[in-house]
Amino acid sequence: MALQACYLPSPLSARKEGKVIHAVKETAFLGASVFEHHKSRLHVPVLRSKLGVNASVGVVKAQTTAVAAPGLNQASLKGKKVLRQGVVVITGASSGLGLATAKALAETGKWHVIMACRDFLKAEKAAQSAAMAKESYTVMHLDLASLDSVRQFVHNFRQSERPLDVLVCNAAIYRPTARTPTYTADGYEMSVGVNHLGHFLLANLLLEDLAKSDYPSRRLIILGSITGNTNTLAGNVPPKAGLGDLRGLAGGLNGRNSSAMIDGGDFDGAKAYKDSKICNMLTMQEFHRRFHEETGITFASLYPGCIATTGLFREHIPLFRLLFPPFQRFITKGFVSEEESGRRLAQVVSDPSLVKSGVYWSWNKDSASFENQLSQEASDTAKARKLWEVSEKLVGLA
Ligand code: NDP
Ligand code: PMR
Repeated sequence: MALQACYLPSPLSARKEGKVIHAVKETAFLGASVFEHHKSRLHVPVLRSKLGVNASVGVVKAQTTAVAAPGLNQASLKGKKVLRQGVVVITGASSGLGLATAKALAETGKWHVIMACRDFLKAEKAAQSAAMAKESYTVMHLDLASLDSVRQFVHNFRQSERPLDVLVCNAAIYRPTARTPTYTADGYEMSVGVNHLGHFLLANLLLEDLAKSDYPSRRLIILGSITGNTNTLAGNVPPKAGLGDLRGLAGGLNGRNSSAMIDGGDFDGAKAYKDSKICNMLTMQEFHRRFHEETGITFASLYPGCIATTGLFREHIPLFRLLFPPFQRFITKGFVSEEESGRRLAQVVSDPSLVKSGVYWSWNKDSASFENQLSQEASDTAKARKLWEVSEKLVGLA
């Protein structure tokens, strides 16, 4: 069984003795070869406060104010240039796209995957049935429906003393048949609470860990979707996504003294999911505007294709689950297998050619990636800023 979270000694503890244990041969990355060297620290100090990251992660003690600057960490091993294994955290890696991506990355031998999942046993079984080598992954508990759990995850991750090179905010829930809202531990409508607010806190807290990494390309990836973009046919299938003036979110999204919907309207489970995807895409762009230049981190979002077979549709009616895959495969031709979608997301994690920041990636029929156009609302900078400020308050960062 893979290492259980946090409190067990990390396989990387060997680095304390200065040993390189995860080095893999690599010819070139971003045009330059690099070498595993965890101990090295680059020397441009970036103030945590400047990063906008509130140091408090609950139980986590404050760390040094200096974090590493982006750059290459080069050395050679008997004349050969090698790149250390990258460490990628993938939320919701226990099924669907997250699992397929974890598998695709693990199989390269170049990545260690932290599967950040709410159901430890399910994730462990999923990794085993996907035939992932046990040393290629670590399951760590993360329930995005609880901000305490997010903070605890960050604490546990830091305890493991692994570097963080890429964070993938992938987990999501979709509640199309729900007639009434359900709420996170902190009292926020569940779809937006998990898909957006939980990830918003996680990404903000882990930003400094990404900034510290000496890996040649550090990335923060947040899943978007076509159905959150009203400049597409799929995005015009009712109920359409729309955040309005964010009055419901600003009011606390709690269904008591405010609406459970971001725009302040009546609850609609399908719309809540689509709204959360607009939030994901706006958040990626706001991260890019605030932090790309300063940290060199690549911020990206994507539409991986319609993966009609995943657990995302588990709450839909049985007829939908029966007809949706053939509808997408034969009518819209937007269908993509879990395996193919995993390869796509793995590309966004690791492909040196997808290093551009602030991009929403999509793929054409031949599975070639391209920079896609977001809808007007999903690229509205004023709305992104407002969403950021309201979200900061709701997750306790401001
Ligand atoms: P799945 O339902 O297969 O995977 C979602 C994952 O999120 C599961 O691992 C699930 O855990 C996890 N999850 C749900 N709630 C929480 C929580 N509270 N805390 C932690 N993890 C949680 O769906 P997909 O693979 O299809 O979706 C993955 C991403 O892809 C989502 O962001 C989705 O919006 C996006 N996407 C999907 C498309 C599709 O066609 N399927 C299209 C476009 C985008 P558990 O296994 O325990 O339930
Ligand atoms: Mg959609 C034209 C192409 C297309 C594509 C690529 C999707 C993707 N869908 C398309 C068209 C249509 N859908 C059309 C014409 C209809 C009306 C019949 C339609 C219906 C539909 C439903 C009821 N589609 C859906 C649903 C859902 O419940 C799914 C959803 O909205 O989940 C939020 C969905 C989806 N269609 C997609 C994709 C990718 C989804 C789901 C996943 C997501 O956005 O994350």
